[in-house]
Amino acid sequence: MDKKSIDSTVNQLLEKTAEQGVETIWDRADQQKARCGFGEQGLCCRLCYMGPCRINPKGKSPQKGVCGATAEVIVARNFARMIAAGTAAHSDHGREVVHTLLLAAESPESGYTIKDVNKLRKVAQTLGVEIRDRTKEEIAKDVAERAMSNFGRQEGELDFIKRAPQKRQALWKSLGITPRGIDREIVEMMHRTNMGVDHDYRNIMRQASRTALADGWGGSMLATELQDILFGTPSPLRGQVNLGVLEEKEVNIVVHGHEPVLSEMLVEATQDKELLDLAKSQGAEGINLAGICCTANEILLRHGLPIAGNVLQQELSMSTGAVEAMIVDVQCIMPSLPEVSRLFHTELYTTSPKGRMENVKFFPFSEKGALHTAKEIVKAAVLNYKNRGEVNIPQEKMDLIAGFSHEAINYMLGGSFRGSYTPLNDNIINGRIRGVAGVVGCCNPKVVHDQGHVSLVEELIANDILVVQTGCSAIACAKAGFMVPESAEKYAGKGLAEVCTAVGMPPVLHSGSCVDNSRILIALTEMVRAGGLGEDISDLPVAGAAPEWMSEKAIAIGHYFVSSGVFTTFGIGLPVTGSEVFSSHIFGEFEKIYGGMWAAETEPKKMASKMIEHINNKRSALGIDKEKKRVLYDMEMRRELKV
Ligand code: NFS
Ligand code: SF4
Repeated sequence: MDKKSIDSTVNQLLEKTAEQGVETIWDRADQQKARCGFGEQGLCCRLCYMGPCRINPKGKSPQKGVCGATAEVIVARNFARMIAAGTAAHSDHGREVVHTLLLAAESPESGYTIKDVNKLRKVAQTLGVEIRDRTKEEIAKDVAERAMSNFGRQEGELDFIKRAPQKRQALWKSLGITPRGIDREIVEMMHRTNMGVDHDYRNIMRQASRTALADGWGGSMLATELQDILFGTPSPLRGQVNLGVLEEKEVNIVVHGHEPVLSEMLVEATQDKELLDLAKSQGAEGINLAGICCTANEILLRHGLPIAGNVLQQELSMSTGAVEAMIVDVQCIMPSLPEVSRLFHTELYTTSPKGRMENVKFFPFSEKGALHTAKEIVKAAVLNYKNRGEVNIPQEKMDLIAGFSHEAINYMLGGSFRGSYTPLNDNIINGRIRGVAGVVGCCNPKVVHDQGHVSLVEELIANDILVVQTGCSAIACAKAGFMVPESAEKYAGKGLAEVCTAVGMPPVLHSGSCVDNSRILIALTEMVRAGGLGEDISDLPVAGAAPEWMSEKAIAIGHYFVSSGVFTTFGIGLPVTGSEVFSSHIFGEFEKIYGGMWAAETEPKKMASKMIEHINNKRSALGIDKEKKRVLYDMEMRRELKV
């Protein structure tokens, strides 16, 4: 069998699942080998039932859809709808968090409290909520209400837009794409891509930008900021990652999904004395809570709890035979899980009314009786321990440091008294750090698991580029050992290694889950503010990448980075190549409009080269490339040059 992953736990377990007759995502990916070329290039339209239309703009016919839609219109509408869907997912998560903050403010019996009062005050200021001598609950209530108004607002602009650099805000305004309300932009995007409405691909993409910005500077940012208020702003802490974190002699509970509103309560429940005693009475030495996907990132960042794996490892975690319960909420949860769980003793539980599965026990997890429900779930898991059969936990696990919120980066680099981004900028200006890259996103069985992330990041740090990560990409690189301070000496270029060693940080920073990409937007804005690197995000020597993307959410993220001025390159391919006109718009023309653009590159090394080239260009535009380029010729070299 070809290696499906560079992570040996995956290859080991896949050998087992083949013997056990367990079907995994890789088996099904193999069955789909011959994919539809129209769909892959974005040329399949299902927007009305005169279709579906599959067109071939380069062939004889059909070159247009039945309604007359051209390739660029079909591709643009499909792409824009992906952005709307991704924005909806992040933002609906944000909405749950806003609800929870309101609950924490109004009903102490909910079990939710306000952990970070400093952050509450900061956010209150941005939202125009009065602070003075009011209690944190009073402030939180107004913050939640104001935050909620961002979803349904019809006119004006989202509150967090004013955090962006002035020049960026002015650009958005001049293009008429400043987002008004989060829900409004998504609805308008859906309307405009309905059959027979917007037929100007540039105009469609303007609304797509507006929608994506409503995600990055709206729904996702609200999720991140309010989660920090509720559960604490992350700061660096140690953790462990990979399937080896599952414990042979403890009850293993795996939480998978996205909303920390659920996982935070599970953290509390697994520490409950009565439940721990119950576990002992069942012959287990303790209760081990581990995570998959973004929920894992959330509990790691705030509690140092272990990460079992990223999105492609969800089925495999169960196939270890060591997982008593897997608890899921929303997003990136494979519909195959019930089938896999039935082959082992694992109990699968859904908890969100938005994400249910047939014949799977549903624990209605209302934020109101949250702790009670969480305890019930943990109890069921503990009682399942005795049903374990053969256990097969891979040994591999890796240490990491996580928790680099933009506040933490501030303090890390600037010191706790003069926290600022100035030292980062100084190191970029003096050339020790060439630039900063955000490497984020999913994993995809179309390519060797984790390889895109790891090869790209390896290349970037070797070239003195500081890497900031989130999501499943962060998990991939943590497993590879990039997120311990020692990795600076081992993998980073000389300049970056020097900075990392001086500060004691790894060259690859884990900033959280996918909604936490909004932390990167703030970090970029802080870099602009600290001075010396231009006046807008598009002036900075930075780039973004999602080497193994698969989710619509990744497209929304990519597009808000592009629309915020960042050069962003995606691996695997993008479903836009069917239209040359559209491709040249987002891969070229965009840069003139937004200062940021899309790029697609399947080869991680080439992806790295493109990002480095872009960063070098930005450095020379800023006039800070001199130091690096200057070569002092000695006699020897002169002779070689034959002058
Ligand atoms: Ni992001 Fe997180 Fe992972 Fe991709 Fe899915 S878990 S929200 S979408 S697969 S990085
Ligand atoms: Fe075909 Fe046009 Fe209908 Fe799309 S909207 S399915 S291109 S007829």
